[in-house]
Order: sequence, then C-alpha cells, then structure tokens
Amino acid sequence: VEASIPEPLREAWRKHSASEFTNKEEFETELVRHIETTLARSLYNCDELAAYSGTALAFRDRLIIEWNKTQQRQTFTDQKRVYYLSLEFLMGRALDNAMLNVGMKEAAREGLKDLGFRIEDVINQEHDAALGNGGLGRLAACFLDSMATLNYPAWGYGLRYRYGIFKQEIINGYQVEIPDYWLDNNPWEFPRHEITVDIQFYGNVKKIQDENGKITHSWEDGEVVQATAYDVPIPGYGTKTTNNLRLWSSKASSGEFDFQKFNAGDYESAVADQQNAETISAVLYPNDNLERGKELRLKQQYFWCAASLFDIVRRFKKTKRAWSEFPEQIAIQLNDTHPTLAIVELQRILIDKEGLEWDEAWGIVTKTFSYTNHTVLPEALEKWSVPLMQNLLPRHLQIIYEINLFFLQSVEKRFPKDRDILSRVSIIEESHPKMVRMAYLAIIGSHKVNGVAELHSDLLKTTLFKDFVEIYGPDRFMNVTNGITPRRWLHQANPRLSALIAEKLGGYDFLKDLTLLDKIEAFVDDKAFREEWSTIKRENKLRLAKHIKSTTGFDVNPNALFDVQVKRIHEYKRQQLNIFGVIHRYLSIKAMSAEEKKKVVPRVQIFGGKAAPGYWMAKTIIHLINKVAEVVNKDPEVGDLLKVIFIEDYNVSKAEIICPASDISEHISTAGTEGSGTSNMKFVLNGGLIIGTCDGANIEITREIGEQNIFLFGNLAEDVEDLRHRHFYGDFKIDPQLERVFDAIKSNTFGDKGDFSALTASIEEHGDYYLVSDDFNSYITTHDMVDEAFQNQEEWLAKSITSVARMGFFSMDRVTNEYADSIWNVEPLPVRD
Ligand code: GLG
Repeated sequence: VEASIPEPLREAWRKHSASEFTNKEEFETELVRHIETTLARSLYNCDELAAYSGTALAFRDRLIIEWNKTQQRQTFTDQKRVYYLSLEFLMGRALDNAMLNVGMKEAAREGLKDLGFRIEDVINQEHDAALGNGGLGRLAACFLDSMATLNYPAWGYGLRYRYGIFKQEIINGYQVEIPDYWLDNNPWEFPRHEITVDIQFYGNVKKIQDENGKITHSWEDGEVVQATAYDVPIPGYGTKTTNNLRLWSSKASSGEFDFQKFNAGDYESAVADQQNAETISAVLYPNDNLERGKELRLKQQYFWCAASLFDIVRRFKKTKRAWSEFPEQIAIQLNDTHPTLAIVELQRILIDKEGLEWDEAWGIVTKTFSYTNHTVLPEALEKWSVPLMQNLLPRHLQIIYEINLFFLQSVEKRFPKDRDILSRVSIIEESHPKMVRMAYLAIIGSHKVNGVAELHSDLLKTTLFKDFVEIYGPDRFMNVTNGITPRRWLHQANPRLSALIAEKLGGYDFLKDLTLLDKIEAFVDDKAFREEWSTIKRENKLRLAKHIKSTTGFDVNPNALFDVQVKRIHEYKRQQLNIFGVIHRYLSIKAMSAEEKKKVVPRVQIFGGKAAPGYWMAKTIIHLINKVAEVVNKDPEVGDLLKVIFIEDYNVSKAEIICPASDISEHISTAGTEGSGTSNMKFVLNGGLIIGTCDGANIEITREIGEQNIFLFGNLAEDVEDLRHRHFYGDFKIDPQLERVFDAIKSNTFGDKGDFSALTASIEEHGDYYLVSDDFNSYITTHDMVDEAFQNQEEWLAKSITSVARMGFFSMDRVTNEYADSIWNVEPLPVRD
C-alpha cells in the first residue's frame, strides 16, 4: 500500500501512462526505438536476431500494459481465481502467438517489410521455451492460452529452469543430448527481484506446548534457499485479458546463514553453497512418463510448491477475509502428482503458522485442490522414499502420517470387515524402504480427480483407483477429455487453412468457438473449396520437404504419402511397431517385379521425438530408425517408393511445421496405455487422417469424426491383460511377417544385428509386453487399406474436410470451461472497455 502514488499526483501519472501502438507506423516507431536504445544497435548493424528482439520488445510492451490492467482488474473485483500448478510448461515460441493473439501480425509484417525484413525470418530467430517433456507440459501451455482467451482470472505456477529439455542431435544414427541454454535473448520474462520467498529444507521439528497445553510444531535449523519470481505475460486471443505465468528461480538466501561462513573466512564453501542452491531450478528432468526418485527432483517439487503457496496465501491475506473463505476464492489444480506437496504445505501453513485446528484446515485444503492424472503406467507413478522425505522435509512427513492416520481410521470405520483394504489404500506403502504414494495423497487431499480421456478415466476407476471409488463414491472421479488450442495449432501453424475456413465462415469466430467448424462440411463437394484445400496441403508438404532437405539433406517427393509419427520415443507408444512395419514394406518392395512396383503408393515415413537420456531401449529404437533410413534411402531398387526420415530435435516449433504437412499420422500405443494423446487432435485438425489403436482420445476422435474417416487396428484394452498372461505362460508365436523383419535385422541388413538384439529379444524372448507381434498383422493390413484409400484422392479429400469439420469438440476452450464449471467453480471476468 505504501508503494502506491497519492491521489493528488495520480493525474500527472495517468497523463504519462504507457500507450500501445495501434498501427504499422506506430509499430515501426517502437521497433526502431527498441533496436536503437534498448538493444544499442543501429541501421548499420541490425541483423535478423536484432530485428526479432526489437519486434519482441515492441510486442512485449503491449502485453505488459494489458497485463497490468488485467492484474488490477482481477485484484479489484477480487473474485475466485485458479492457480494451475505444473512442473512443465512447454510453451514453444511466443512472438508469433503474441502477434496473432493481439491481432497485429499484419501490421508487423508490413512494418518489418518497410524496414528490410521478412516476418517469417524474424519469427524463426526465436528459441523455443521448452520447459517440458511432451503432452503433459504442452497441455499446461494450452491451458494458459485458453484461460486467458476465455477471460478466466488464472495464473500458472512453475519452475524457471535454466536448461529446458535437451536438444537432440543424431550422430552416426545415435541420439546425442546437448544442453538447452535458452535464457539468453529471452525478452518474455520479467524478473521480480522484489518478490522472493525463503524456502527451507532439512532441519528438525520441535514440539512446543503453550500454557494451555496446546501443542504446536516448529520446523527449525534447516537450510534456506531463496525463490525469486519471474513473470511471463500470457495474452488471450481477441481479448485484452493478459494472464500471468509465474516461474520460480532458486538462489542462495541472502540471510544470516551465508554470512557466518563469509565471516569465518570460508569464502569458497560459501560460493559452493550458492551454486548448490542454484542447482534446484537448473534443469528440467528429461523423463516423460517415468519417475526416478532423485532427491534433487523432490527438492524442486517442494521449492516450487512452497514458493507458490506462500505467494497465493500472501495474496489471499491481503483481502482480510476469513480462512473459511479460502476455497471460495482459490482453486488450485495439480497437473499430475508433481505438485502434491502443495496439499501438505497448505495444511502446514494453516495449522503451524496460522493456528487453525486440524479439521478446519483439512476442510479448506480438500475444497481447494483438485488433481489430474495423466497416466496409468506403473513406472510413471510417483513414490518417494520415507527416509528421503524424513531427511528433507521432516515436518511434511509428520503431516503426511497424520493425514494417513485419519484417513485410514475413516476407512476402517466404513469397511470394518475388510482387512486388506487398509494396506491397499494407505498413503504409506509398507515396502523396504517405505514409500509415500503421491497419487493416493493427491486423491485424499482433493475434491475432484480427473483423467484425460474417457477410456483412461474409466481405467482409473476400475483399476488403479478402484478402492478409492469405493471409499469416496464415484462423484470424486470424473473425466475431462483433453483438447488443444486452435489458435496455435490451426491459425498459427496453418495460416492458409485458417484463412480458407474464415473465408467460408465469414470470419475468424471459429477460433473462439471451434464447434463452428461444422459449417465447413457443407463445402465438402464444392469444387473450388476442395481444390484450395488440397493446394494448401501440398504447400504445407512442400514447406516440410524443404525443412527435411535443409536438415537431413534428403529429397522427398511431395506427391508421396507423408506418414508421420512424432512424439516422445517410448515402448508403449510403439515406434518399434512402426519401423518394423517400414522394414516389412521395404522387403516387400524389394521382392516385387517392375510391373508390381508400379502399383505401389510412394511413401515418406517420417519420425521424430526424443528419448529420455537414460532410456536405453528408446535410444535403440531411434538408432534402428536411422539405420533403416541409411539403407532404404540409398537403395536404387526402391527409389522414390519409400523414404525414411528422422527429424532431429522434435519440439513445439517443429510440430507447427510437421502437423499441417501430414497425410496420415500414427497414434499406435498398446491399447490402454496412452492417457489421451494430443498430437492426434493436432493432426486431424490440420486435415491429416490418422491410423491408430483404440486408445486414449483416439476413441473419442473416432466417435466425433466417424469410423469411416479413421484407420483403427489392433487388440482392444480389455484383451491386453489376457494376452500378456498368455505370453507369460509361453502361449506365444511370433507373427510370421514380423519374423521375416527380424530375419532381415539379424542378417545385418541395417548394420550390426547386435545393436538391435535387445529390441528383438524384448518381443521374441521377454514376453512382448507391448503386444507388437499380436498387433503386427492387423497393423500392416490396415496400412494396405491406407494405401488403397490414398489412391482415391477425391475420397481422401472428403475424409479430410469432413474430419476437420467435426473436430470442434477438441478445442481447449471446451476443456477449460469444463474444468471451470465442474472442478474449479470459477467465473470468467469479462473485459469492459
Ligand atoms: C501424458 C500422457 C498423454 C496425455 C498428456 C496430457 O501420457 O497421453 O495426452 O499427458 O494429458 N505424460 C504425458 O504426456
């Protein structure tokens, strides 16, 4: 309050308030001003990078002006807010998105042209903000776009990693990881050196009894690390709402702790402490769907949860409301179990710091939190060892035990005859060492738990969380099927398609209400429309072909069928099935006569994705793909009929080039393993067809677009368990066509067979857990159907148009509204001018 300017002086202040550029001329003025002053460059030394920085700074000014107003508006109306806690935000590039969202891209294009630059080149200077692994992190980014677009008062909270997901290089066919030092030249963050929080680790807990006998706990003598806030403005599309993403960065606390060492002359170790503290936010863990129990990761989680909670509580306390109103003012969404400690931290603040009674505090906590589960894979479910937590967070472990005790008591009361249920649902797993099951803690501390697609949410209720459905009843568990933002994934990635749709629909309203897309189905027989549609696909394929040429050196034929699988490399996503299918195709072509070859549909098989650095099998799959590419791409017997391409360093900005360019894409996880998948939606929205299993959101995509517009294959989720069981008991015969593929690998067709023996053995000898052999025949037969369908271009085009028209359901805006209505209970805050 003291920092606010006294009323009589505000008039002068307002007169000088920053204003926004509103046309090309004003944009140019801002651009040149930033280049000449902020960047200290001139017209004699302005390269594309400087032009990018200048443009970004000009747009940043606009965003921050609206950001300020939005924050004031939200503070003033003081209605319920959402806080989205995610350890990952896979944002990609910001400039193009900012230009489109504020509606000034054309002004910028013309302005840049006047000053000697092409907007596309300028946009391409930007480094991706890659603070995430895959779908989970990208979903968080789509949430931010959508929450701002729909005017929800919402903040994201995350970590400001110094290194985002590593850059992938392919050297001699192997993945090599290069650190992604992305913060240089990043104009999108605002350091808030005045917003800091001291975060404690280690130490011990003292029990204190006051005169009335009341017992309180004090957590003392730990190490203290400082969290500093960095804010990133998030502009909505076609609205002035500009929300905040707050990322925390760690450094040594400036408190007395360090000074003691400095005074003792121990300068070196004081600096080492400093570096130690900075390690907390140094690196994003590069595992997708895999948890490894490292202490530094737990430190990251607590550091970020504690800083965010402190910030949220501080903001709430300024309103002077009663604690009981906390859940009426605040909803906190946990993106996976990574932020589950926030539940414990809020309980700790309420009882240890604010003096509330346990039950009152716990009531507030459970009404505030809700939890999204993204996977049923056992290796991805977080568990922390009790000794580790005891050491790092002694008070939190006590509180967890207490939560567990009260929970188990209530379960025992309800199920007095069931002896096993207590050990099954206990937060503490009785193993050696004991483990804290974070998903259980998240369920118990939340009022809603949701899965990310129908099948996935059903599996949660019938398998993983079955006991909890019994205990709490079905109302705590729900489904919200994922979506994607049409702003980035249609308008930005595929501007021509977006323009064509806008032309037919009489404007861009569909970007705010994607269900309006259904109106384009009326044009499915319109000749001019169809021609334009296929021209756009061709242009997008050419754009990708150019990228492939410049990065791999290979020429690909834009008339060929482009078949794409881009996503993290994982055995459950089955890139191995794809590459085995490609080898099968290669062997078949080689066995053909010249006459037969004429009937073959030429294909470009495109792969992309990163393997976790420690995931050996995934790296082997990448190696095989690259080795197959080496052999196939230079085989004169094959020529243009088959090309295999591995696109290095798949990321958000590459996805924007790849998704619009596919004819077909692959979403072929073993049924029951993929939570939702979201690239499936991106591809269909861009007019590509898909081949997929009955898994994740593929099922609902099928329901929406119609069975005749998708290529489904493979065993169903309900049969998987039985098949695995049969494999285990030796009832397993490898598919003969797959055997032919393995024979080729084993005769060193793609280099040393030893390099791939683990991969073939996992199927032949170790039970084929992901059912590659079981699904192989169905997979290749379905690919034959794809080829056949592609030969009828007229029908293919109709499928493409119809599918896009029916994709309205998969807008992130629908998702956000569902969360707002049925989980958060928050209202939008519309902007009045
Ligand atoms: C998870 C799942 C994906 C899901 C995504 C977003 O594996 O299937 O689409 O979250 O909910 N780890 C992930 O990427």
